[in-house]
Amino acid sequence: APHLQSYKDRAEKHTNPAARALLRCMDAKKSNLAVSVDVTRTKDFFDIIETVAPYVCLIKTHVDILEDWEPSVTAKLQELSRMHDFLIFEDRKFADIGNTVALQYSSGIHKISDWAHIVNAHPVPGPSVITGLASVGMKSKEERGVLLLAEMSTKGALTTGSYTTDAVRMARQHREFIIGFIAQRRMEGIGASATDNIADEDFLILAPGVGLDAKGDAMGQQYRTPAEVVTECGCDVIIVGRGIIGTGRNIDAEEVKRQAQRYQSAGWEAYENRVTK
Ligand code: 5BU
Repeated sequence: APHLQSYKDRAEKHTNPAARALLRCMDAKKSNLAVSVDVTRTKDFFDIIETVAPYVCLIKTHVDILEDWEPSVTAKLQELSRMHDFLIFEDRKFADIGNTVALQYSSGIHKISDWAHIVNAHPVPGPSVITGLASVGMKSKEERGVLLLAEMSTKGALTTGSYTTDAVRMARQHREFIIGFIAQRRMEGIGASATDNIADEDFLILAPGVGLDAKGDAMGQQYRTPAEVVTECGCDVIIVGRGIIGTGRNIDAEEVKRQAQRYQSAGWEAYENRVTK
């Protein structure tokens, strides 16, 4: 089972270049931490990224919330990604017909496929959402991969039961491009039939809803600790926003750095406890 193997071994075996790059980076930096940089001003966005860069494998963005976004933002983001060795995940949650998501991924002002190594998609439209994204991402010369949203972290989410199982089945049909899931636990083998070759299935699980101090927020978010998420539930990457960046206003760089280090160690310790068991 992949979750008992090291990130390093999995990096060597994975067939998708973006997944390989992420696993390699996690091993090299000893970090399974993704920081979600949910701020509205470009200056704060880059201040946070430059502060947390040494401690993360991945920066997660919502570029559509930046009120002073301009094309140079993504150029600078890519430069920082190369300089500090982290990947970029635009949390765009595509959820439309294939033709539309292909346009949303490649075009508009953000041209996401030009700079985001990883994006995610809701499985709700069916396999066409994957076909649409693959028509752009699989043609790219760069490392590109997609995560399906198999589960959400919020209270009352509808992503349960057969919806989740069917999301895993959809991913299994597109393993060259679907590198894993946004989920709260491991998904390998779920919903597999006897004819599925699941022995070499390695889906990365990226888990949002991670916090060491709070249990949730006032709008339905639910937090679990890195130990619960990584050791007990077998997820690979912890996604942390406000636990590290605070409210996103009046950013205190020293505090952001301290929290990034704290979550990096907690996440890595949780991983070591899992693979050495
Ligand atoms: P937080 O500040 O750690 O609560 O931020 C979590 C981030 O992860 C935020 O950007 C959400 O959009 C994102 N997220 C989530 O919290 N839960 C989900 O199920 C998914 C994404 Br999908």
